[in-house]
Amino acid sequence: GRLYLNKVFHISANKMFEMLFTDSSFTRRFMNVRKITNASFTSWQKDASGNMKRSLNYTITISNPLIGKFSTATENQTLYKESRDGQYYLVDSEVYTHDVPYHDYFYTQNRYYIISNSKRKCRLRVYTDVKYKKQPWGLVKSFITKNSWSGIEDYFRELEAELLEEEAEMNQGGGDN
Ligand code: YK8
Repeated sequence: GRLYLNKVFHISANKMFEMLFTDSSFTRRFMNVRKITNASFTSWQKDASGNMKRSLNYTITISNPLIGKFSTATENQTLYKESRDGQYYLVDSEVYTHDVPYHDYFYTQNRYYIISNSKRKCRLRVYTDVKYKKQPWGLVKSFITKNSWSGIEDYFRELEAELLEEEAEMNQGGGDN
């Protein structure tokens, strides 16, 4: 996998979890910025193994003229039972883009770690992998990989920027942060 984000924020771990992994105003605003529309979320539910699961459906806007303008996507998230509320959260997220070329060959796996640093700080780490469901022809594979990395890099760069903005807003004028 590749490490796309590794940064300490002046935001508590549980606040970060709430911002990224619930139907929060941060998520809604970020989706607006990324032109992600028609979003629907299920709530977190415990599965047979004790992990929590939820899924998201939405439509993404793609800027690449080779690919088309929009694609529906499904994101299946797992919050592992090893997570400790307020201390440490591990979330895996599998993203399936249904309407892009070769969509039946690949999906993206994002792994989010939120680790509490102190009462008001946490580290956010995101690792990403492009996974293949079936082996494409070599040229196709490099095409998929190249287009995926650039889109993902862009997305997490913007996520970092939006988190920094939120952090600044949250911490300004409080004096006791
Ligand atoms: C999630 C990875 C690949 C995909 C896209 C596919 C190109 C197809 C290549 C053909 C459009 C929000 C991406 C970037 C769409 C957006 C996905 C997002 C950013 C021509 C061979 C959606 C995180 C995420 C993960 C994977 C991203 C897709 O929260 O290039």
